[in-house]
Amino acid sequence: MISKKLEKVLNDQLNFEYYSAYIYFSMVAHFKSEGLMGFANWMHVQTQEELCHGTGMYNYLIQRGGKVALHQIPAPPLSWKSPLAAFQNAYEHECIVTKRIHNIAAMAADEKDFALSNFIQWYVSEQVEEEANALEIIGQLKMAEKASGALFMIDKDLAVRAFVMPPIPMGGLTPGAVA
Ligand code: OFO
Repeated sequence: MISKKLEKVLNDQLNFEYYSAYIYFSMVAHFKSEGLMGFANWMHVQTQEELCHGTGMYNYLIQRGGKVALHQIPAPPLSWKSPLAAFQNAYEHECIVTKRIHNIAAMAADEKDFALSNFIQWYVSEQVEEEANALEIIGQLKMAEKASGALFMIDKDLAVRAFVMPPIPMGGLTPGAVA
């Protein structure tokens, strides 16, 4: 059985993961409106991943005898002044997620909840990738500012990203299938 303190912090985080999905889904709409379909695709995959991150925690809480509490999700921004601004927003957001996940890992260690320590480790590793992915694209977008046509090439690259179900037990729930 999970402690009340850890139940609360996991609930807060699963809601934050859905908030992440909301931000990225708003970016999908923004990029589609701008005709940047590759960027929209990349953000759609990101949205699906976040839904899985949240639902992995949701399922885990139930497995540990906790109660899932869904909160109201704040409205995300509607538009960004450039693709670079959107990816900078994504990177800053992921840095916040990393801090939150590290806090959960520290709390699990404090309580000697070895099961949660083990579970949250996947998220710790995932955050390294999440930050690196955004940073890599920020680097490309900064270079693209000086080269005409480069944005089009990046858009083509981002169009090939495909969703892969993360290896988190989802308890039969498949939010990753959201189209
Ligand atoms: Fe973007 O990361 Fe979830 O956890």
